[in-house]
Amino acid sequence: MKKIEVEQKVLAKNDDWARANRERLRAGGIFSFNMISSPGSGKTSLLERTLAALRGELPLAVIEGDIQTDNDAARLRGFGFPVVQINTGGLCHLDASMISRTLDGLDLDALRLLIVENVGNLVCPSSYDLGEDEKVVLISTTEGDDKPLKYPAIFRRATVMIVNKTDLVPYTDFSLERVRANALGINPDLTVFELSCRTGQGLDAWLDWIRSRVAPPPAR
Ligand SMILES: Nc1nc2c(ncn2[C@@H]2O[C@H](COP(=O)(O)OP(=O)(O)O)[C@@H](O)[C@H]2O)c(=O)[nH]1
Ligand SMILES: [Mg+2]
Repeated sequence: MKKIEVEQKVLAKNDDWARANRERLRAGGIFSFNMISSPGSGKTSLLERTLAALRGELPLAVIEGDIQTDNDAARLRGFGFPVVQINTGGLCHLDASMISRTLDGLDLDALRLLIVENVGNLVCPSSYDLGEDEKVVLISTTEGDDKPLKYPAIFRRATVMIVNKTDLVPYTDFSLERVRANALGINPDLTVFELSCRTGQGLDAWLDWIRSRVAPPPAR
C-alpha cells in the first residue's frame, strides 16, 4: 500500500516537471519526440541517419539517455548539432526533471526540433512523461513480432511505431504483417514506418514525418 503511494507521488511530481517542459518547448515553437525501445533496436542508428539527412535543413538538438557511458552521444556529435548525454546512474528511464535541467543548458531560441533517446527499455520509460509532444516506439525484426502484445503500455502511449532492421526479415521468423496487426490491435491510431538503418530503405517516409511535424520558421 505504502509502495503504491510513493510511486504515485513520484509520478505526480514528474508530471509537474513534464508540464513545465511542455509549456517551455511549445512556447519556443519546438517540436519534440521521445524514442523508446529495447536496447539494440536501433535508436542511435536511426538518429545517425536522421541527423545526416537533416544537417543544414533543421536546427535540432539531441538528448541521449543511458545508464552509463557517453558512447551514443559520441556517435552523434560529428553531425554538428548539440548533443547532450544524460547518465541515469542505474535508473532505467529518463525523467522530466532531468530534461528540464538539460533544457537550461540549450539555446532554445535556436531550435525547432528536440529529439530524446531514452534509456533502452520497453517498460519504465513508458510511465514517465518528459513533456515531449510524441512518443516514438521502435521494434526491430530480431525481437519477435509479439512484443506489442507483451509490452502494451508503450504501444498504447506512442503515436509512431518504427519497425527497424527490415533487411534482416529473411533470416528471422518475424512477420511485418503480424507486428503491425499486434500493434494496431492495441493502438489503432499508430503511424507505422518500416525501415532499415543498414540499407536506408524506408527512411524517406520517416524523415517526411519529422518535417511534417516541425512548425515552419517564424515569419520575419
Ligand atoms: N542489420 C541491421 N542492423 C542494424 C540496423 N539498425 C541498427 N543495427 C545494428 O543494431 C545494433 C544496435 O544499434 P543501436 O543503434 O546502437 O541501438 P540502440 O541501443 O537502440 O540505440 C548495432 O550493431 C547496429 O549497427 C538495421 O537496420 N539493420
Ligand atoms: Mg542507443
